[in-house]
Amino acid sequence: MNLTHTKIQPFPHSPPLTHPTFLFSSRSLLPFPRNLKPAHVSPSFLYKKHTLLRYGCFGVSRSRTRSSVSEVKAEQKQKPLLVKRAYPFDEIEPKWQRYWEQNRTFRTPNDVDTSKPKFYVLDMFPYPSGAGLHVGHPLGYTATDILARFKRMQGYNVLHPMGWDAFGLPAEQYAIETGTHPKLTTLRNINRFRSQLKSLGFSYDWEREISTIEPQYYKWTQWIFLQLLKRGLAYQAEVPVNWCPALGTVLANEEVVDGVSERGGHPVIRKPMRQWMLKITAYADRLLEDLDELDWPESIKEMQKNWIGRSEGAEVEFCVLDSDGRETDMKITIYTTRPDTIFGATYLVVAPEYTLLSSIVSTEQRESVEEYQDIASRKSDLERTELQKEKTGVFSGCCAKNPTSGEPIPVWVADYVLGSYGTGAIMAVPAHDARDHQFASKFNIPIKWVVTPNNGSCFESGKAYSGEGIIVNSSNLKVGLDINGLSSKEAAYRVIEWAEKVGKGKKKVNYKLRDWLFARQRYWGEPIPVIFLEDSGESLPVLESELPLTLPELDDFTPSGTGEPPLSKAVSWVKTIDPSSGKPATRETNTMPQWAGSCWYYLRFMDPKNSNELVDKAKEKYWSPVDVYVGGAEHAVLHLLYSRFWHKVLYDIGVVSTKEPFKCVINQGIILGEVQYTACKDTDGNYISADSADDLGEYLQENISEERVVKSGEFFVLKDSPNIRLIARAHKMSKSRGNVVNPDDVVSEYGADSLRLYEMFVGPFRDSKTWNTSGIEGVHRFLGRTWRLIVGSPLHHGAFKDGTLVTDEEPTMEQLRTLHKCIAKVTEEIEGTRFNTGISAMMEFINAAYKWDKQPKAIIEAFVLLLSPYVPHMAEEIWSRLGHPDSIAYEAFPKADPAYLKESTVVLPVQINGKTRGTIQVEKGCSEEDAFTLASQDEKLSKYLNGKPIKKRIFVPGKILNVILDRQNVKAGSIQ
Ligand code: ANZ
Repeated sequence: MNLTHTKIQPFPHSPPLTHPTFLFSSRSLLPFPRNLKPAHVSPSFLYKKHTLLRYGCFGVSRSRTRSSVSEVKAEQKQKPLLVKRAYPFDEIEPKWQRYWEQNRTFRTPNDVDTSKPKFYVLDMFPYPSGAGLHVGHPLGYTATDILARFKRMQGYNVLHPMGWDAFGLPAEQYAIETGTHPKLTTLRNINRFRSQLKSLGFSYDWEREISTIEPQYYKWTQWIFLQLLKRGLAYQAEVPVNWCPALGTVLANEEVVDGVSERGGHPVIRKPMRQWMLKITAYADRLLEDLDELDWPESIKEMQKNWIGRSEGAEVEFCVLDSDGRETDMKITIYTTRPDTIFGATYLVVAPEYTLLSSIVSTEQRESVEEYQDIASRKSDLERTELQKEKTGVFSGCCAKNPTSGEPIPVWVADYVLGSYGTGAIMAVPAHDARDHQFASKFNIPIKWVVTPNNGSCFESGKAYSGEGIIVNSSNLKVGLDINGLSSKEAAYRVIEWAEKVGKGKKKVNYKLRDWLFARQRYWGEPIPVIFLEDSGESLPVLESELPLTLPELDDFTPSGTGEPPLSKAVSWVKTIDPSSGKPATRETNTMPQWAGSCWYYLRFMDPKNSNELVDKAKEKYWSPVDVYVGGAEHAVLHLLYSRFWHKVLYDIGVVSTKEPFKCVINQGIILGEVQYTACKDTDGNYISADSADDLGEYLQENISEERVVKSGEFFVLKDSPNIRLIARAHKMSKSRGNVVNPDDVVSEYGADSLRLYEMFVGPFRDSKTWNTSGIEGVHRFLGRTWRLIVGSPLHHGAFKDGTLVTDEEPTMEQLRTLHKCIAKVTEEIEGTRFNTGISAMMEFINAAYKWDKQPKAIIEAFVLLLSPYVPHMAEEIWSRLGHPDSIAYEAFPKADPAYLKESTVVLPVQINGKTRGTIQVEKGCSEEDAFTLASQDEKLSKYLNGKPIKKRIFVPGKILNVILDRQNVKAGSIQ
């Protein structure tokens, strides 16, 4: 999936914050800090830092600044790499990666034993960009890998595949700039991604790898298109599209930001063009209803609901009047969700692109209307409908009759009404709709109140009241409608009933969801399998037997600029013959959008080599649905909605057996760059506390290294001047900011296991978190401790002895309790995808184990099994050193024995003569005698008890021990 599509808007402003501020910027790279002057970093400081870095002095933080990256590189060339290893990860990791490959350890056989339960865990497959892997990728991939490994060990058949979403604009743009064929670039990038992923030890079944650019894959993407065409779900239409002249292509709405292309920032205009559309709207209700049964984040479900945007309302006809105020044959049908407010409609608005507009506009107003239409065509829908934007519009020169009040009302043209929604025309009710209110106030149109708030409060002047309430001013007996005194709900119902009776309207459900624009004027995409007869222009599907329709080789990928796609340059490919009539024909030269290949890839993984069917029925039935699907929240709507739509079509035609493709979706949080600290300075060079002024833009800024920073309460301050508060921010990683952490560097310095563990430990899986170098050093040290505990310290020349330090002794009760507590916690936390707290439990175990004299094999073996999903290389190595010839991957995951989980001791309060004097720790089943003996030996209690005659003991097992002293004898005794 193209993560470069990520669209997270920067925060509108960046005030100094107490906690690190998370600043995101997807494309527009923000100067850092945005409102501040250039930072100062001392070169000598940098030199010192990187010297430390190269010599592996862990514990020193390395926040890289823009200038530091180049310095590091220069230094790398001069100095030998001397990283101190906490354990020999650099030998272990390649060794076990080779082992897994040679032994096909993670291969999921084609014919699995289907009597066993299955677990299909999937990552949103990546778009193999030229930049290679980013530390954000392994976050999700490590989580799915832990789940895959955990479930394998629990006896499930696991499907854990990986592939490439490989068509897309960046490779094509690169081809245009450099003349390198997109296929070459893409394959090179895929090879890099694959080797990076392999270096992280993910347990993918690489024999199932698929790529959307392979003809054997896109054959089935094309086949699905033909099924959609057969069912009338793919059609052609002239639609206004986002046309980017500079890129020479049509862009999807999400690729246009503030009127310019997301990629390159080129101007975008609206232009009507022939396009292929997919009728996703036919599935709107099902896409909405079936959301309920999904175990998805509520936020995604909500976003899908809003995107589908189902609303219930009515269509009502308003009759157009001629210049003398007489009714004509022309009608303007409006869509409203508030029929109860119809008496308050004091004007109508039609969209600038409203089809009937040219026939209603008056001669005097024609020129200004056309001018207005032209300006509106250059605005995006978002710009037009923003509530805050000042409303614009022109009078059409004609009036229409409000069918309920009978009054003539003006018809305006305004771009806050969209041609693509409802009927493209609205009845404007300025008293009860905010936008209409702004518009009417600006153009002096009457405002008529027809709904009073239920609580009897008055209207706020200068503002619309958009809530429901009791209807007023809404009666016209001439037309037989009186809704005064009714609630909004009842009134809406009555208006619809009335409109249906008099033939002026009907109930109507509308969706925000639009049909899916399914064509791009690009080369690097799946060819659309359609031909056009040259004589009639009729479009015909390519025969299924002719699939795949392969993409022809081209040397020139530049867009024609006219909208003719680059494929039109492949003349001999374009010219063809219709096999059934023998007539000359031309091929469709538009290609499919990038979303196409990612819509169904999860099905192909179940049966990747099948040349007869998209997926074998039995295999699909066994593996469907995907049990856990992990990816970025940026795919909440488009990808997840498009694939649900295709899945439902495939369900309807019997290709798949489930209504939904993904049972559980999880979004991993974003990893931001390391926190950067900035101090403000006045012109004399004195530090100024960040809370001392509202506008810090006045001051000079200096980057402060982490070593000079300390946390004070909720704030970060200078270590040597704690009264100077600093600005702390974390930014999205970006090349230009120089805060990108490359996983390859981390792997070579600390090993893949440390990277995996850190990615899981850095914070809750679903939350945004900041990268922190000392954090990775911390987990690396933990792995070093674990290694030394089990294998031992290195010999003087850095090598390690064979075998381990474990003993064959029987574990003690305490050791068993510690282990089973850890098993229970790790299991529970993996199941709940709370990987970070699972790691904490393992750290606690290691701390406890360091206190033991001996490490019994039974205990250590179980612990290594627990560790293995997280750090598989180290676990495999120890497992083999423990004498096991086979991989740890299919060993049973330990089960917590409840017998060891019960707390064995209780704290017993001890009272002397009814007064609590202390507590003792006793075994749960402890007898009265034993409790009393313990109390007498207790330092504090003994002075009350020793040598004192006792009258009575009251003992409630596990609850209390009360000792009543014999006061008389105490006194007598003391006299004696
Ligand atoms: C009169 C009215 C009175 C409205 C009132 C609202 C409040 P949803 O819920 O999003 O479907 N509308 C209809 N078509 C439109 C278009 N093409 N472009 C912009 N706005 C359009 O919203 C439906 C409401 O949005 C409709 O109900 C209409 O304004 C407006 F007190 O009609 B209403």
